[in-house]
Amino acid sequence: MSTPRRKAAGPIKIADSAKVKQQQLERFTENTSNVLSTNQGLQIPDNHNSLKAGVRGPTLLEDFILREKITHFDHERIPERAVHARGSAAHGYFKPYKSMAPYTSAGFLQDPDIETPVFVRFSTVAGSAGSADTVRDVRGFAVKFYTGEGNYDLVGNNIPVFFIQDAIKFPDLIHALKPEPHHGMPQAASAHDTFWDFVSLMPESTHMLMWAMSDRSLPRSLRMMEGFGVHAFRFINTRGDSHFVKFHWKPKLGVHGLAWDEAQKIAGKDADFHRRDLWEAIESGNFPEWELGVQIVDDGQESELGFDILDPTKLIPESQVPVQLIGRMVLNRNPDNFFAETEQVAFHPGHLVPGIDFSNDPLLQGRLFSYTDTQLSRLGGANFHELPINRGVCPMHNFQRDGIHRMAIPKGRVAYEPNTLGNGTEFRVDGATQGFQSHPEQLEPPKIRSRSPSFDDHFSQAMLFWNSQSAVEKDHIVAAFRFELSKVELPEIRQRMVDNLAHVDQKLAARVAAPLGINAPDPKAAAGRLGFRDHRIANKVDEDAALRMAGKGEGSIKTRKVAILVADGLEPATIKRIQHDLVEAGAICKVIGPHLGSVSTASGRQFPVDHTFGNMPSIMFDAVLIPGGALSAKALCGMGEAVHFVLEAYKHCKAICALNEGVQLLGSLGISQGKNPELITTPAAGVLVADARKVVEGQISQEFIAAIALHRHWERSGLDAVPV
Ligand code: HDD
Repeated sequence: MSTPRRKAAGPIKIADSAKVKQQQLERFTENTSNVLSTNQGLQIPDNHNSLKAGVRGPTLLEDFILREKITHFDHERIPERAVHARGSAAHGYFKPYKSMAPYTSAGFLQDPDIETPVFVRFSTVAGSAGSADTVRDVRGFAVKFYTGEGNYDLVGNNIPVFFIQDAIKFPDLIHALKPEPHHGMPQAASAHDTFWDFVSLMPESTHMLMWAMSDRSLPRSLRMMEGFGVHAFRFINTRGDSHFVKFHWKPKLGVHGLAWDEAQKIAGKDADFHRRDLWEAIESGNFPEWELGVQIVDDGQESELGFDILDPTKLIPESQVPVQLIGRMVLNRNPDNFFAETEQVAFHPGHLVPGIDFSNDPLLQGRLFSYTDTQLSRLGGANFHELPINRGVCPMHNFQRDGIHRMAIPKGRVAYEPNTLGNGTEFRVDGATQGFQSHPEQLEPPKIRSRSPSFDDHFSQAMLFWNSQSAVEKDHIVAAFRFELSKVELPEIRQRMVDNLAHVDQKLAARVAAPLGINAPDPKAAAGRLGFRDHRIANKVDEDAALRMAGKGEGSIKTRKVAILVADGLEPATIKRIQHDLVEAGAICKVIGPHLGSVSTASGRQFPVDHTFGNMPSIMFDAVLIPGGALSAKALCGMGEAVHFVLEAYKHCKAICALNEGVQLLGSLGISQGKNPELITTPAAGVLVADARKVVEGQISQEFIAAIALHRHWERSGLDAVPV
């Protein structure tokens, strides 16, 4: 159905529009002064002693300076988000590649010369605000576009589907996921009875569980994960034509995961691993980038997909509807203040601009209520849109008034409309051609509390995902299911889950069940017990490479961290060229030694050390380089921490390169044959050993860079025997 032709959108048309939000925020920033005062501006000469009746006497109630300071402190905390409490954020900009006018009138998608400021918050879902970054969890990926037509929020996740189909089940899902209510455990983990009890009774969650048990839930970096809008939305063009659209964020650095053992150890050694990684990348000018992609489906053609486009447990395979890349997002500025920006930012899938509208996805529909509602208690009232981070950069005006912490001072006697005492009706926009209009979808529904039978197929896409994974990815999924279910105390829950998995793939279910002390999986038992109808609709594609993690991104080693292991007696010349080449390729090299300061080289010079084996263990790095030097190699072989460093890096499938005598360290671990190889050889996937004197200049560098670019050598064999 068409509506009257609408005006082209009016985005911010200034030369450097990405700066608009920054300039607005700067009006609210404060620099510290060296004169302390009360909140009223009264200068305070003594910030160390309260007012007392005699130096050894009781403190006086009169001490308003003490009272103000303590009272403010007592009220510093606000409720954390019910979900996605743990988050890290950054500022940046978005720029479209071309006009999307044929599909949408959204102003920020019209002109490749216009940059729109964005603020992006990444999060885990289950854990509290102080929980560790590297737990197994879905990651939130919420983007606020400060457009010339109002704020547009794309509030997505790093997984393209969701656990449930209807928002009415969201509180149940989250109650099952969060720490169990009687004892408050476990923190930031789904590996417990209530979660698996719930999901094993909700077969619609199976597809999402496959993703959640894959390495997607263990991102190496927030900069190395995809984002998805999940639901189908609508693009509406100036003629009022509607197309369904699914949003994708594709990271330039590719999609990479941590090893599970590594992720758990990082959670203890550096709970802020992802937050630090994002912060440091931006501070060092390595601005993370994503491309925005869209899958567009003609309104009316959605029935040809083979599943219901409104079902949020389904994705549109990219081999069925290709993703068009339509723009680029760059994050280039860290927040100035964590609380004021990252904590107070308020996202909402209902923050729309003209040209983008909802679909009837019942999960999305429920979200439209929840987000404003939650801000009212989290941010304390109806005026949270006035907080600096939440303000739009376009003019805003209405007659909503008052409320707690109102900051704007509206002038005049008129706070209603229509009126003649103010500016009359001039506040109105011409609804037919301007402003936001809901898509006039034709509806003649009966009022009904039910679910569409087209949502009944819970396993076909879980199977598609499974069939699309590489052998290594499948191994990781099996291992994750085994770990999680091994933490479930009640065997009947473990059994129920593997019975469900048998509907995805019998072999998968059997492999998961094997070490769990339960019976062989029985799909009939699952179907009978749950009474669910297995309404399978054949997938239109058997597998889809886009569902795998490998092979995405530009394939560079930018910002990968390489540890150079040193001890007294090293030969720095052996690594000079390779270190130079790594840095040229964008890697970050750090020298790790037995102590801070420096070690001495074979020729008696000092070689500076950045970190110790203890304070920067191997789990903080992507690759290891061991220089030559007879004395240093011998010393490293005798240091437990150095030996452990390399063993652990090997176990976590990282690229390792040992030069000249450095190879002894690998030999002593049983990692390489250690037979003084003359040229580069690969005793194990991603392990390079070389005689730096005999290799053609730069050859080792190229091999090592290629090995690091692959991220992890998951196919490495014999890992179970490595004792770390
Ligand atoms: Fe949600 C926060 C993403 C379903 C209710 N959600 C929240 C955030 C993200 C998502 C990224 C954190 C935003 C931030 O950084 O501040 N949520 C999703 C996705 C969903 C989804 C991708 C499904 C496709 N959410 C969902 C449902 C409901 C909620 C079905 C309720 C009916 N979500 C909330 C919330 C939160 C939230 C309770 C907590 C804090 C907030 O909103 O601002 O309202």
